[in-house]
Amino acid sequence: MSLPSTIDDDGLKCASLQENTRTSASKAFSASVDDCPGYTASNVVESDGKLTADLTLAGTACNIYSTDLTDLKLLVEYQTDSRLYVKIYDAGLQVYQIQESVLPRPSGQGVLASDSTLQFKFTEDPFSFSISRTDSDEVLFNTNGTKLVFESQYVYLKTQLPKDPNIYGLGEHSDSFRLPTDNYKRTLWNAESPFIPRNSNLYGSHPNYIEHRGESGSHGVALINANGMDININKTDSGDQFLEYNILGGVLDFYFLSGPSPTDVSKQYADVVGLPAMVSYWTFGFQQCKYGWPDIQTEAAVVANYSAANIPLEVLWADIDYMDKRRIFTTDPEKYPLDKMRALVDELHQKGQKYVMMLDPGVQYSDSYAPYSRGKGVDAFIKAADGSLYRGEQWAGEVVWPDWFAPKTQGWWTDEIKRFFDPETGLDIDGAWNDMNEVSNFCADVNCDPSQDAVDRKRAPDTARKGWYTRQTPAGGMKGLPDRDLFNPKYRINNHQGDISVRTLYTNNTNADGTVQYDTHNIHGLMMITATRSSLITRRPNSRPFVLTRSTFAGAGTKAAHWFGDNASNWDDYRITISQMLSFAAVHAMPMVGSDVCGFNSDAQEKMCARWAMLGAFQPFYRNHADISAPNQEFYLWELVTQAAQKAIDARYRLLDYIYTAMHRAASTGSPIVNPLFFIYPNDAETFGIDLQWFYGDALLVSPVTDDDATSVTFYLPDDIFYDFWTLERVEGKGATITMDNVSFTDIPVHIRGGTVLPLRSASGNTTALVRQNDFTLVVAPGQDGKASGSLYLDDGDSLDVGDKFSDITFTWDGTTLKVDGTFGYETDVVVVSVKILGGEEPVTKEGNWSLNEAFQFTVS
Ligand code: MIG
Repeated sequence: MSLPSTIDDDGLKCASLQENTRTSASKAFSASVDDCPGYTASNVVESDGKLTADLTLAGTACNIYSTDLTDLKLLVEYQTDSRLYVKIYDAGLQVYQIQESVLPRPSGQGVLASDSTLQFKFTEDPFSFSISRTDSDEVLFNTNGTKLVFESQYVYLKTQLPKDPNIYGLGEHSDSFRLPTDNYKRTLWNAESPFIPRNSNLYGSHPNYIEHRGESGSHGVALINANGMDININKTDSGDQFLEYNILGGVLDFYFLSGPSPTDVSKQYADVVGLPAMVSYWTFGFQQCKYGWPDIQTEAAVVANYSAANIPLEVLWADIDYMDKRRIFTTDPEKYPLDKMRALVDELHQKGQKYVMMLDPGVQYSDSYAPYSRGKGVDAFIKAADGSLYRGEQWAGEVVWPDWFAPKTQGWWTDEIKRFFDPETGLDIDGAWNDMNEVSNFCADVNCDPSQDAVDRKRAPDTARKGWYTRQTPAGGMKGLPDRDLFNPKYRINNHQGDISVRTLYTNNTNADGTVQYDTHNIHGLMMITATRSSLITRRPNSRPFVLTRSTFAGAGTKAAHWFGDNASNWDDYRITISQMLSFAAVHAMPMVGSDVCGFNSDAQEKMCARWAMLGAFQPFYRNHADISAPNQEFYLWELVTQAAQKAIDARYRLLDYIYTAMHRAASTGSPIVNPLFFIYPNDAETFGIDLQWFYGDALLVSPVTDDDATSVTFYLPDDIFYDFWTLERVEGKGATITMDNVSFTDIPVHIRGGTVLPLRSASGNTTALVRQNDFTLVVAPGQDGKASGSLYLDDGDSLDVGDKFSDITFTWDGTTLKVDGTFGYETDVVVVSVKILGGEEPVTKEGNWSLNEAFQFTVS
């Protein structure tokens, strides 16, 4: 056994940290894991659709970063014809496994191996396995040649990959959509991440990826593991490509998804982690927020200014400014008095507008603060290892945090939400915003004294870590192995904050069910939004709840929308919104996403903000937001931005039902609300690396100007027919780039893909409620074969359960006849007033008065 000499010695932590930095990459680890013995498979039992085996440590433990486990189990299930499940876990069932209550996973339908599109093959000694396609034998994942390492605080698995693979996902990150494959490290550890640093762990963790291999298809690999990890994508010295997992614990829970189309993989992944939650129609409206609006009068003025500027404002947001001493469930009596806030919310509602308020997880530690005493009374807060309340520092000073595992926390949280957001006596919000839920703790490290720190906002003097290592863990129950170093595991993930307990909950904190934050850190945000969503449903049982979250984990799309956190007002962060949006929407089953439009930190410039106003209008979640230290950046503050926003919002609102239909598809099938180009053109290798263009829905190609301050853009047009969205002019794509010059700051290139039918409202409106009253125009955009199709989903826009009161309408154009068919359960007075058929010299427009309550068709001669 050879231990790196530095890691036993506290004084040499920095040396071992450096060893793990990106530049020296994985060479240091590979050398060491090579000394490990691996496992031997025995007792292999194969039955229909299932395989189990025992895995036994094959030699002397290497104990490279902790203690090798001697007895493991292997479980393989052919769950569906396109999903193969492989699980490697400890025979003693002590190692932490993500609670089913947090992330329910699908059970298999038990298909026969012979009916599966994927095959599991393995070698007994040393144990390794591969996943291949049944029809072609193509190998998709292969651990052959390396040995599995399964220790108490380190799990290692490595797969071979084809050279320069097209890999997407492994979020949350701010890197290119197609991930680098050379010396690239993805660290997953949810963290406060101001300025969304590149090549770093950010607010959320999604250890799944899609690999696309052009004509031989796409497949997915979803690891469901919440522990901190580094995933390295790299090449060996001899040029062999690989991907390796270096994980701080937990079990290996792998879902292999066979595609074969990229969209199939998205759908199969949504089947694993859950379909995204359907959102209300209004959530697609334009939203304005700002950290640092000084008082409620300012908020009211913002609403009035939008109205005066003729820019539709759908949702006004309230950041922590409204709180009394930054405490949740309170209002500032001077600056945001309750009666004035109530009056504003009423006024907004009367005008069909909405109000969303911040709800942070930190609860002020003070007996005179009622939400705290009530929570303490029901034991709702996280405990330190010694059983006392765990305290840290947040906006409200010294705080405690909800223990979402404690049996009474949900009840307490719902009760506080119902009390404070009571429509009769409190604030009748339309949605809640969960921030800081990674969790973010202002305490710098494990030596923090939160009460002192909160007073002087300085680092407290060093104190002993009394009793923090003595937690008792019951045997079995998958709650985590005992006797681990919960603060300083010897394998150091590349957390940009430093040690794993820095600026977050200490990783030795206990949860009510006996698990520890070391294992559950990455799911805290998911649990908070699960609780908040449930509380909002109790409050308004018939409406779809709207929760916006900063922190996410696999499955978070089932609960909430997500914004990309504290970006900056610069062109780089404008561009990276596209990659971030595509990763979340197409790979991580989170459709309702967007950035802080015009950027959060620093000073937004007029031209950039004009471009961003248009960019954001073609992304799902559309909210302008800025930091307290940044100047105001509401759209109406500049002439150019006003015009850009008016134009973009007008188009967005006419397209609202089109994107709402795409959202409904996402929520009912898992197909992405926005599409990377290769999802639509999977055989066109030119599209695989594109992340400055995207399809809004699956019919509209958006190709914004992306260079700093530029007025021209060079973008890719696949070999297909397109129509300029603004002029309806036909453009033939040649599978090549084209350059558009003189793209003004109030323009954004958008093309309709030939072969589609777009349902558009014939006019926009000041609110989405007004948009919904307008009639439809259909735009028929024939493809190369002269045909086109599309669809329109309609419901009341807000009910949690619409029952059979929905319409799912299909449009098919065969070159001469338009057929409108489907189900018609949503009764509406809104009609189709015109149909525009593109493709000829001039568009042919047919006017009419076609009801959307029944099928119809007509022929154009
Ligand atoms: O430490 O609530 O990302 O959107 O405006 C900053 C204040 C805390 C971080 C969020 C940002 C929000 C801000 N919050």
